[in-house]
Amino acid sequence: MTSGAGYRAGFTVIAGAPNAGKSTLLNYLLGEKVAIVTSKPQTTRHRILGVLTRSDAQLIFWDTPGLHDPGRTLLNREMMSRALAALADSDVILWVVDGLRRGAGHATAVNVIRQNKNRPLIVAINKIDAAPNKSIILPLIREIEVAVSPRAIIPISARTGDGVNFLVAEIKKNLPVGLPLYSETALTDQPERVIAAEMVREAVFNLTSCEIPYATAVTIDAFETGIGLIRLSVTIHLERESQKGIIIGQGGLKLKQIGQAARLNIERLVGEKVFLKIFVCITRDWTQKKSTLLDFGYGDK
Ligand SMILES: Nc1nc2c(ncn2[C@@H]2O[C@H](COP(=O)(O)OP(=O)(O)OP(=O)(O)O)[C@@H](O)[C@H]2O)c(=O)[nH]1
Ligand SMILES: [Mg+2]
Repeated sequence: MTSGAGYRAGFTVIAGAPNAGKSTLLNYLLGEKVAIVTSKPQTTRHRILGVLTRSDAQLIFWDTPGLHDPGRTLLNREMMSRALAALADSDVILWVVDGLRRGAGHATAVNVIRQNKNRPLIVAINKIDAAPNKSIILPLIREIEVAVSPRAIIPISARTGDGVNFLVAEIKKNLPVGLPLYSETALTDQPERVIAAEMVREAVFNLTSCEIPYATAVTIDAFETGIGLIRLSVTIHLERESQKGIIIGQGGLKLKQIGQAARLNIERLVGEKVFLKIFVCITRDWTQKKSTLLDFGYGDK
């Protein structure tokens, strides 16, 4: 049953500095990989919806791009505006903080959270599985209490799930009373083919370094379902000719590794064999152009 007196339903934005573990948390909450995760900051570029339906509440999450100083890149400014818009649209703000280090973006995150004081705020101190001892997060907890006075601060591990039940219970308490907003079976707004293309981007993030991940976009050319086989064709867009050789690698080795890593993850996602074809093309300075950002799904019309 998903309704009745006292049923709660509403939107929670998962916000925080890049690399804090927001997408890892969304995936853990849903029990499915709907958002890609890498060890590099600024992995998430969209806002991604995830729905968790329980017998007494429906928790609707927005995973968002990491809060950071966007500088001059149009793509980064677009990413920040996605995150800020999701904050403004939510009933509850869940601020995910890396419990191990205050990396780039922490100060921006504090400022943004302070500017959104009109909504219930819950803080998750993440990555406690990797903390040498639990007391190292105490100064951070004190600092956050003083800076933003949240309703609750909960240490968690998005990787192992430690503390996540407490977090869900705390979010639920702060959601408005109301009927479910999505069907009981809804999981995400991301179509399978989009998650598949994101998995190619994830492989690029994991297997390349320096500016390459940030110069990469992946678009879908074809996603065809056959009998026991999905044919997926994508294009990797890069900004400059010099980046093409790095992605392809000697004798095509790097591209082959990217394809293999992505294909395995996509097969896990779709539960079928996948035939993956990757093209590489130069779309000059795409991170700086409104028109290409729109074409690649990173801008608002
Ligand atoms: N040890 C540990 N690592 C974690 C945990 N949660 C996330 N990570 C790692 O932290 C890195 C960043 O995780 P993401 O989920 O991509 O972080 P994010 O906040 O979504 O990052 P952006 O999309 O770049 O803003 C990855 O290497 C994760 O595996 C955790 O609970 N424990
Ligand atoms: Mg992310």
